[in-house]
Amino acid sequence: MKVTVLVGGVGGARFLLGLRALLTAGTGEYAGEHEVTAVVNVGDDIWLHGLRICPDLDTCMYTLGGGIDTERGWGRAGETWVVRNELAAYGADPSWFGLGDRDTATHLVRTRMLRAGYPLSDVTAALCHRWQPGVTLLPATDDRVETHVVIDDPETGPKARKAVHFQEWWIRHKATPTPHSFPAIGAEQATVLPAARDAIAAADAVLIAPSNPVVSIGSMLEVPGVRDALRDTAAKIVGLSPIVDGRPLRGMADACLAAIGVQTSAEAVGRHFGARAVGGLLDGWLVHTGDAADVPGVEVRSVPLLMTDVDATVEMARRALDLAGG
Ligand code: FO1
Repeated sequence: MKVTVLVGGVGGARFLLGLRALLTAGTGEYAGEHEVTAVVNVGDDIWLHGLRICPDLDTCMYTLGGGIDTERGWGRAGETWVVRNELAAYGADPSWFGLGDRDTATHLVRTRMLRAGYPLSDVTAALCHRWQPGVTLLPATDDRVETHVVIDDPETGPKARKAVHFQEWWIRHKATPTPHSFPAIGAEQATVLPAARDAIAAADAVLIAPSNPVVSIGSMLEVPGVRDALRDTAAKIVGLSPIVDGRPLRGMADACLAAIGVQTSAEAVGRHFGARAVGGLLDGWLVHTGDAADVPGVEVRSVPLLMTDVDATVEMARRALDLAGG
């Protein structure tokens, strides 16, 4: 079976661990050969200190490759911060970004390959050769599409607004300045990665991972061609709510949802994504046990959605594929 998943960072990567475990167990109703392709958000990507950093691709690669710091959910296990501290000692801004020494090797290899003319998708394949994630990781696009955030200027307050890179809002400002919008910088000139488009078209099931619905899933939908691929695929599309009992499981999705006028609830996010029959994304929507959701035109099921360990995530993946008719 071919399964294609749209994922962002930490939550999406954890979900992929469960999906991979389910489809490589070789037992039960999913015995046999399967192919999992993750279409990964590139909106978090940023140029810093002359290096191209791809947080969601790296989070998926490290998580599936066994190199992730499980406490933080991002960056490398056993990380050290000498380069970061030396940069700060030079006053080399920005100092708010957690640039790890081991992580820096990834950015150096990626930047060198990009400078040599390789597209991001080739770079990602090369990096994954080391990590063997067991899932094909594809950037949603090879083009630069960055999520920026329009906020009230922290210096002047509501009188003036300015746009900052998502990472600055998320890390330096801890997502506290009220976001007004999340422009996808570069989207007009971008196009979906053909291999990602084809993976959506050829899938037997398409899953929307429990990632931030605005700055991970939403950012991918801004890439020309992604929505069309989802509209046209013969596969069922099933999403898993990243909101449980009215709260985001991790990160600050509530601040993002408020900015686009969507309530922080499983039902509201399901309705925001919408039913395919009326031009939306979903055929099915999984919400956490105890959360009710009425999403017109979408089959909703309540299942445990807490990724407390791989076994729990395997069950989530199983329920998602069941709903997708896997
Ligand atoms: N998140 C933070 O909250 N603080 C950091 O200093 C930080 C550094 C960082 C470095 C590499 C990387 O791949 C991810 C990093 N993240 C950090 C997470 C990053 O901001 C992600 O974009 C978010 O977690 C959303 O997925």
